[in-house]
Amino acid sequence: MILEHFSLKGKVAWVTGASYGIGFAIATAFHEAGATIVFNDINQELVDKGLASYKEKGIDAYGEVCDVTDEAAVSNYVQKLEEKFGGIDILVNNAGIIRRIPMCEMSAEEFRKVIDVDLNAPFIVSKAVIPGMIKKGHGKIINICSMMSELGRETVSAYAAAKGGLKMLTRNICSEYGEYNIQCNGIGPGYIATPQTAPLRERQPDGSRHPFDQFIVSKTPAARWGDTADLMGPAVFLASDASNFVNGHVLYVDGGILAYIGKQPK
Ligand code: NAP
Ligand code: GCO
Repeated sequence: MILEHFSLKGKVAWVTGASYGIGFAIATAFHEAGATIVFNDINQELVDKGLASYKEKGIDAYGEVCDVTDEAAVSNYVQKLEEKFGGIDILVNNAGIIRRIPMCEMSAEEFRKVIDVDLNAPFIVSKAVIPGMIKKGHGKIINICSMMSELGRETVSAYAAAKGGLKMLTRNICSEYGEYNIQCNGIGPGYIATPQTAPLRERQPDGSRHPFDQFIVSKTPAARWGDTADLMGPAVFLASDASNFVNGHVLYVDGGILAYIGKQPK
């Protein structure tokens, strides 16, 4: 039965930075598909918030504080997960930050911080998890890319550089480890309603919609912001046996933004 190919029964999935938002939705989808859920976040408050949220949904998730930019902390966490769960079958590099600053006003330190979390960390975490996947004879790595893996815009130079690099890291992991039955793909969400994009959707003092909100809705053929639920099916597909011959691909879940030149002004 074809639907069995989408099952994650018996699989252990680690979604980084998954206390809320896109990571939380993806982890929830993986649970519903049968996986055991592991996550981490940057501080105990967020981990506790995540544990409570998963529990509310009846998900017995395992979570700890782990800064994904800290190679020693990641290595220790992976060792603990291997001892506790027998290793990781599915990794989602979801943890991320954004700093919206005009490039010429951005310090090198601020630029480096975004690159560290959004690009160096997926390298660090993938490097830590791949040896175990090779031993298992299979593995799925999903990197959460972005519209900014393909497009630029004002004030997001570091984020775009990181997410563009993450697209190529995805292709390189595919190239280097595909022979070990490891598939590494990306998901490129469009503009999704989460805390990270809340500043772009804030109501104006006069009660009108944020100009960026109006702009993005006009640039999206679906004429709406994405919801984290829109990412759940694509993530299960890329985490499951249904995508065993899909490798090095970035699946854009953007309501059509990348396909659309934009509405002709009236
Ligand atoms: P988010 O705020 O980016 O969530 C990311 C999570 O990762 C937060 O819990 C964050 O903690 C955590 N984190 C940050 N640095 C970390 C570190 N060093 N170690 C461990 N955890 C860390 O919210 P999101 O919108 O759900 O985004 C999730 C992913 O999707 C990100 O990679 C983002 O770039 C990407 N994305 C988002 C959109 C969108 O429209 N929302 C679209 C495309 C791609 P803090 O809360 O302390 O920051
Ligand atoms: C921004 C937004 C975007 C989204 C997402 C789009 O400031 O342009 O934060 O970067 O987060 O990455 O795919």
